[in-house]
Amino acid sequence: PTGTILGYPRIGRRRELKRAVESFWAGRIDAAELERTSAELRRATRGRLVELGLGAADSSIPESFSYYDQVLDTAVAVGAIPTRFAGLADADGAVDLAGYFTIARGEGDRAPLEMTKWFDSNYHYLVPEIGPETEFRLVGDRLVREVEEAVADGFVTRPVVVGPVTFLLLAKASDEAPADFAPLSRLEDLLPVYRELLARLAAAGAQWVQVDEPALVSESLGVDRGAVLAAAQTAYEALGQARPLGILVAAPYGSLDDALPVLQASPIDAIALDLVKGEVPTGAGTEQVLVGGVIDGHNIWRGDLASAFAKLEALRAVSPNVSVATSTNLFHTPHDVDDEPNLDPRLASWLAFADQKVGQVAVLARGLEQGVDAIRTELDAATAALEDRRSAPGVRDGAVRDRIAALGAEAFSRGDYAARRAAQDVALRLPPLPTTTIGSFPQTGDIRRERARFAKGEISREEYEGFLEKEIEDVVALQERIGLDVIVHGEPERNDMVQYFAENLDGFAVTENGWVQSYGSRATRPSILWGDVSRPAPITVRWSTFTQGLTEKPVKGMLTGPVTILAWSFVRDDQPLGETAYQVALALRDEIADLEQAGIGVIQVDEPALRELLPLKKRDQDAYLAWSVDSFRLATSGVEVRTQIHTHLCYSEFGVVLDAIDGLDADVTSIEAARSRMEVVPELERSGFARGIGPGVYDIHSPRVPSVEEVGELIGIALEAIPERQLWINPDCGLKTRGYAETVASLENILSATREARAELGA
Ligand code: THG
Ligand code: ZN
Repeated sequence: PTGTILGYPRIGRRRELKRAVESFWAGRIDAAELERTSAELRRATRGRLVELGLGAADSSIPESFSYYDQVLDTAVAVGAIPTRFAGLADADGAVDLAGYFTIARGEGDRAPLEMTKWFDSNYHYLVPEIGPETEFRLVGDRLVREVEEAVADGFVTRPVVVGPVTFLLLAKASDEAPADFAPLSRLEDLLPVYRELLARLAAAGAQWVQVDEPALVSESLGVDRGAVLAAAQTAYEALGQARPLGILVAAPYGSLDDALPVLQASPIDAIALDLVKGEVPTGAGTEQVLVGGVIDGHNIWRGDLASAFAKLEALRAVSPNVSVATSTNLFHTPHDVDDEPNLDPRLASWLAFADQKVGQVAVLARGLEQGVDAIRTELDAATAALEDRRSAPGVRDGAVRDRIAALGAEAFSRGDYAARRAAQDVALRLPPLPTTTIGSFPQTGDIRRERARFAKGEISREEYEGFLEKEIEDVVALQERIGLDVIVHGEPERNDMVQYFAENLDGFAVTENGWVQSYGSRATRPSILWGDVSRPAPITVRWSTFTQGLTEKPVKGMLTGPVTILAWSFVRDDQPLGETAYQVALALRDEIADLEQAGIGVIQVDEPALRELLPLKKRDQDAYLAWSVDSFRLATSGVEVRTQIHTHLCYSEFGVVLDAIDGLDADVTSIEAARSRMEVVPELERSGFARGIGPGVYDIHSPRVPSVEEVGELIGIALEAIPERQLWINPDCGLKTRGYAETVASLENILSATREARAELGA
């Protein structure tokens, strides 16, 4: 085909898949009904894609459905089921739908597969566990059945699988594996299974398969590049020999660099290049089809269609066979701009969600076939929209820009830590091993209900705010009873820690149906950061001062940091991210100044996404770390020495960003550590981290209540490496997704363990 997409959102325009899957989990529908719902969704997708201009029978429609996660799909297809779940498989090694979800979600004391971020996106995949004991064999035929399902409806679609190299590079060693085991060492054993899968797909009627190999663009997987290139060569020599159907290897999220010649020398038919993140390759010509990923699959801007087409023309210098695609799977984008009746029409005209991007691909495909004149109208319309965007009110705000231009070095620095520490000791009078929580308390059904009623206009603002105040009173009383030292208000007023700020800052828009899968059945609605950012009025001050009025103890103000606000939004693409981050930072700086003015002595600025935005290419990482750290410092450096700045980071793998964490220069940093039993603590010690640090002692991702002894042990491990005067005691992360029963029991145990530790230290 001349035009294609690398994948399409699979949750459904109204999150139909979420509803069906969660109903199945709750026992309200059976597997057959879930299968029917998912088949309807796939059917609707194929039909929609044809409507939008893809060919029904030319392999341009991807079969990219998943019930939960595409990496888990691959694991269960090739029989890579961890030993603890072996009982779920039938005699052939296959698992049914219920078993598939059990591997994803765990059951009793069988922990689920670990979840982690998919490249530089906000999507989380499940980490396969591979060891010498893993018996690879083709046991799952879901993809084959989906191809047959399409054929029965008169379609010839293109099945999509995670490639063998990426699958193994994203895997971790199983519990049974020896210490030095590398999953990639099993490549030769895995390839015959892929060969068999390709044969089955071809027999089912597929003419092409898309093999996703994003791992080939990443330099952040902790594996020697030579080994990655050798694996790619081995894999595609093997899969390409006597292949039963066309093989398209897709490399989204960056440029292939030295992996491109490896793929070009392999017996595969097509390579999909990310030409949004990467450049048009120069180098040797090829007969292989080059699929130019010129439509950004990872953002929601309509973009510059003329320059996208120019890239395709440049690509024609490298291969006579060029087609057009999105740069990535479109599951990073919401379904349809036309599904946003409340979006400002002018803003909407600058946007392209998944459906609009499919339309753009179809336009460029027509341009490739018929010449540029055939699509001049569409190119001009996109250019006009870009020009309109450039000059629209709010996109550039002189006052914001003047402020940024006037910043001097002092705006990024708080000065000597020792002086800050001394002033804070006097101001806050905290006990040794101070205790706090990360900020949110359980979001109960009541809270969600009241927010929904307020949004629908069923209750007045007064009633809603009265309800929130009552919630806060309860949460403060609870913390005082348990004995926590630094009090939070629990964030009942926030739906989402990013969307809440987006709703209260200029330069952002929020959507109604713009859901994007985050993991499994969960989704978020990323906000759209379209213009210069500023703060029209204080945001959190009202809630923090109300809370401080309820207690003698210090109350911690709670903000989301600039990097995380960017990472979890769709961000304007017309200026460097760093510039946008500075604007967000200045808005937060104003909020922090107002909090301080109102008597709030402790302020936390969360940056859980600091690691997530780290570029995949080493050459880009230093620049990123510089602006991300500086934007945090710009937000937080306006305060007096006596004001204590906290930050919180999660999603582990701190090693890579440890220097950056130090660079944030927060007075206190809380991090996720309980699940890994304080694994990061020795790293912190080695790095010489000298300020307050709270490695989490309670894994909030599980409903389990840790015992006093367990928490005591974790505190003991921490105290071996971290000086007493630096150590804080806190959970791993916010308590938003937990229930009250386990939250209260866990916090009580944390306080008991802390009191015991304090007594021992005092003795
Ligand atoms: N906010 C945003 N992005 C995030 C997180 C967040 N990305 C990373 C991480 N946290 C993802 N974790 C979750 C956890 C829960 C949910 C989504 C992402 C979730 N969503 C509800 C659902 O799908 O039913 C919908 C929430 C809503 O109604 O707004 O439960 O915290 N921006
Ligand atoms: Zn966290």
